[in-house]
Amino acid sequence: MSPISTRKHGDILIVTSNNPPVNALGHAVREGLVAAVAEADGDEAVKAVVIVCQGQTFFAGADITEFGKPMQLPMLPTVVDIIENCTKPVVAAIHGTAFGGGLEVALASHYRVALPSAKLGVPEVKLGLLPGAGGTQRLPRVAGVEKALEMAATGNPIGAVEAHGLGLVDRLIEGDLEQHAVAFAEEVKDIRPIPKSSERDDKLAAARANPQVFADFRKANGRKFRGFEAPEKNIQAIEAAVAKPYAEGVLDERRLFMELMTGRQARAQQYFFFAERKAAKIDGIPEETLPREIKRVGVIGAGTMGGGISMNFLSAGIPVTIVEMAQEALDRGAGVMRKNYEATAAKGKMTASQVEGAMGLLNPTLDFDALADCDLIIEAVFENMDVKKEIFTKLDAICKPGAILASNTSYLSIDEIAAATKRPQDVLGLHFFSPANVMKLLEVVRGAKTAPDVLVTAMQLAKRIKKVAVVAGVCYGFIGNRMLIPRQMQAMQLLLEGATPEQVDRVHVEFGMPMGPFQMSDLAGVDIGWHRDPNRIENIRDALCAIDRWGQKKGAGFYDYDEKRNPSPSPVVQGIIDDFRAKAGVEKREISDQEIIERTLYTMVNEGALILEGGFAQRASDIDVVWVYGYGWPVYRGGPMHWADGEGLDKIVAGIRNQLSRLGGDFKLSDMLVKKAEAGEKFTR
Ligand code: T1G
Repeated sequence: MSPISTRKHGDILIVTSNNPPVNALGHAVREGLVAAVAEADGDEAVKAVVIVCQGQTFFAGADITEFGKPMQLPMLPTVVDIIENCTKPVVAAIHGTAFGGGLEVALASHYRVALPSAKLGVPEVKLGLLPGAGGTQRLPRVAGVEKALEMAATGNPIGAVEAHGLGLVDRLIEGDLEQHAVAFAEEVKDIRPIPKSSERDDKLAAARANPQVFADFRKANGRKFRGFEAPEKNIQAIEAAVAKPYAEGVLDERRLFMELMTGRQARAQQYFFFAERKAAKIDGIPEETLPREIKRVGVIGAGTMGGGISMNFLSAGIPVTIVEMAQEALDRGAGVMRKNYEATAAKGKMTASQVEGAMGLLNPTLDFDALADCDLIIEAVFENMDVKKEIFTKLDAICKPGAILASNTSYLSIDEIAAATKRPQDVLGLHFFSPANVMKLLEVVRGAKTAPDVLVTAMQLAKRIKKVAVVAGVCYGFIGNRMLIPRQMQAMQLLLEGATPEQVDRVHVEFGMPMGPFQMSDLAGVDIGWHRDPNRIENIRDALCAIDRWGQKKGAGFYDYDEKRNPSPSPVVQGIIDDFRAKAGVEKREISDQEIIERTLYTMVNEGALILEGGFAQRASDIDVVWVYGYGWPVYRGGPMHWADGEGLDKIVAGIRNQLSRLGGDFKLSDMLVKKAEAGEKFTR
């Protein structure tokens, strides 16, 4: 049964797609569309065609599950040309998300009508690709070159209202989409010539007169596109649209598309698309497990984390009761939240009434008992087990039955915290990443006794507050921070042996990380986890903290910082490193970039394998989701485990064995990693 069906409404042929969940343009859909156009062409009674989709959305693009497999004809470029060359006007009726190939079908249609809530976009660049079915040639002709550049190179969609303003949508529809689309088709059925996007030129003139638009766009987005291959090829394809006739430009598009499709980045980004969606699935929990209702959230601690965490719920329309010990701390916390919201509004991303709406849902209080009617309480106080146990004992006494008790701890045992209550089944970890109102990642830490419905509630709530949630088991540092430990330890050890903070950080930045271990330490605070005793100096970090070099917040850390927070190498730090080297009797030597990769990244992969061995992550792709969304691992490398597969696990094991003597006594090489390497297996494919 074809997912495409047709029926006549008067002299209009309605072509309906029903290919859940997102009407992906798989083989059967493509075949069905070609047959539908042939039917329209062949039936004199048909004066126009309406293409509409059932379910949550208009075509959301090519079927990504078909990528990497032998493509079945007709290919999408052929399908869209057939639609554009239909002898009857074709109207695309858009709802939900007309993305990628879906927008290309709409652009090949002669008219587009849409619900105001619809979104239109070409997110292919997020899959390491470009719109390969005429999108890079038709979109600039219909929406203009600048908007097409922005949409294609960033992959961010626009709303139907803006698209209407650009002429990308011909009419906004209130009410029944299909009915109004048919009425629109009636209006245009006799208009000749039939308007073809590929034949339009009017919106290319400005860019032809001023090709500087491309150089300016590249310059403005250079930092954002750093390391990615696809954005530049999207720009080149649109340049071809401006410089060449459609028939030639579309050939450039094809060539550029294939260069990307056969590349390592596209494979990594497509892998990551599915990894992100798989992370939402919890192994071993019955599908029918119902979540608990979360109508009000409590947050303990109005510091940086407590405030950021609260904003996620306020922004989602969920009232928050936030508790602090002192009025001054409470006022400061609420003040920071308002300032953050106002900053967002100043960028035009929120209205003033939305700011008031969110802040209006906040109930700041010094009264701990005010948490009694909350459905979920998140503790976000400083990292001390005794303090956390005391808080959970108090929560156990006052919270209503069925309330979920969560800790935002970054490292500590959820099982030990849960044991401080008589309801360990209602306890889990919700580990947000700083700044918590911005970072997308949420580690949902599953305790030994955490109830299935508590986990399901947390995963669904994460979606409501627009977080990407990953389930982690209880071990020191869970997934992300646990893998950070060997990286940071090796980075410090490399300083003693002759590397400099600048060299180690350069290798990581060239690899694609937003910053290296030492820049990150300076940003987060060199003093995090420091014992606060300036007389106890056991390592380089102690020495820096003892002389107030706590990082950017102090203007000095592993680097010196100017008033604009630009880092520069510090002779003071180098002196401290040299002293420690001398004291440790370590011989200074040349350190290669490859050695830095092997000791800081290969060891991370090994730790990832140990996490999988211990059952602290459900699957290797979850580890990749944690590192991409929590630590800025470049998505075009898929994540540490996917990247390791690409490097070759035998090479990773050999590299680690090569460095074993320098990795320290308690380093453990993962059996799983060795076995997979010997068996030629992979973690993520
Ligand atoms: N192909 C195959 N499966 C897809 C899919 C697609 N394009 N989009 C979504 N799915 C699956 C997804 O894996 C999940 O499956 C389910 O649908 C629901 O998705 C030539 C080459 C549309 C905004 O990049 O952005 O066109 O996990 O959980 O949050 O130029 O899905 O349930 O088994 O994400 O409501 C370009 C990708 C393709 C859009 C809906 N298009 N999709 O979000 O649901 S390349 C895209 C999305 C292309 C041409 C080129 C989102 C969504 P499962 P979901 P959602």
